Amino acid sequence: MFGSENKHRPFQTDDPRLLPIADKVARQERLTSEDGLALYQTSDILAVGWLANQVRERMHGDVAYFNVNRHINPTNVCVAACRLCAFGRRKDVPGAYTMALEEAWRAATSGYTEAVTEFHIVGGLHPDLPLEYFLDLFRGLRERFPKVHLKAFTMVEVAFFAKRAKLSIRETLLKMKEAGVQSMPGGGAEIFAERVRSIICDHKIDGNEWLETARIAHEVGLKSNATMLYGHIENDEDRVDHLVKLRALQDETHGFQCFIPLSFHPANTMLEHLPTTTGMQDIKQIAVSRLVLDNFPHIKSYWQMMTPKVAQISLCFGADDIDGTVVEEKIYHDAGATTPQGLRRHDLIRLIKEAGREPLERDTLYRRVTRDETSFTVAV
Ligand code: V47
Repeated sequence: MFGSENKHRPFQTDDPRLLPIADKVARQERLTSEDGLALYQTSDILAVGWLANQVRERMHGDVAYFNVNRHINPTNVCVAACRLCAFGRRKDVPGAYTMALEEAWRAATSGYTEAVTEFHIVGGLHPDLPLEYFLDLFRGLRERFPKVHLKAFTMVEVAFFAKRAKLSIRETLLKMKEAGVQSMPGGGAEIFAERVRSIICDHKIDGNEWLETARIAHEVGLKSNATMLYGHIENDEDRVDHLVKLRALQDETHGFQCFIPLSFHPANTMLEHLPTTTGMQDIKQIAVSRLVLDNFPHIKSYWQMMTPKVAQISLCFGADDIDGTVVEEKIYHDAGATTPQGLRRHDLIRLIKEAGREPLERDTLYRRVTRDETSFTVAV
């Protein structure tokens, strides 16, 4: 056993490659790509988790964030036909749907009665829906729910609908902002490495275009999240490359709020033959993300993907956020997820408290929310 002292408990590992990394973490020094690889390659999950927890507690103490949100997926019609996806459909096949605007606005009110603070709006790349449909959708939501934050459109949707509307990325983002969009989710990043991307999502924008769109979003004042889809055909190098590229952009823009590793769900996709991720992979992914992404304020362990049990444990392995009530999740449930489609606020609080953490309800911009039965207030 090798060890070094710390004020809580000693750091211990039986993998000598982790010792220089532990020293860097103690000195708050940036980790290199080689360090990232060593973290992925070690089987000493407790040591990696211990290090990630140091960083997590340094940044957030015992606080663990959650929110009360609702997902709205206006359409599942998509021209991309990504091998990774079980949600998208061609427009005239059974199961394809596109909500009329009234229907989407109605969906926003259905489900739990707890006042939601965020609508998370993403969907397919519909070949016929114009950008104006989505702008009307956002305007209508803004008008009907002026207090609810609109987090909408992945970088992939922005690029697709911009091209269709013959607008630049910047013009499109500005139009979205004018229509009421306040921030953007992190989807569509998948894995930036072209070798992998060309297999799992060959019709999507490439990794550089995703990063460039995020850069412009941050420049026009929209905060965003970032994701990484792991557990399919990528390797350790691809994952490190993805994290390091995100970290470099964050150094420039400071526009990312949180990073969300998404575990691949193979059921009903063209990659159905692949196994699902294991608990070790999921927990390690959270921990490595916390350690490499030193300039990301938050690491989210999205309970829908991780399962509530793994999300809860990951609060001690680097994560400080478990996402929200969600209410009606479609993307992973089409891909075989067996988690509930939504959780209640009190369920999230229980998960966090039983992990020994302090629940803090946040809005999308990580401001504290206080509420009574039917309404909420955001601390600004
Ligand atoms: O981009 C699609 C992933 C993402 C599958 O920003 C799949 O707060 C696993 O980005 N198995 C969309 N994953 C979801 C997303 C997200 C979710 C929660 C919170 C936030 C946020 C963002 O879902 C897609 C893709 O990477 N995905 N199909 C699948 N079969």
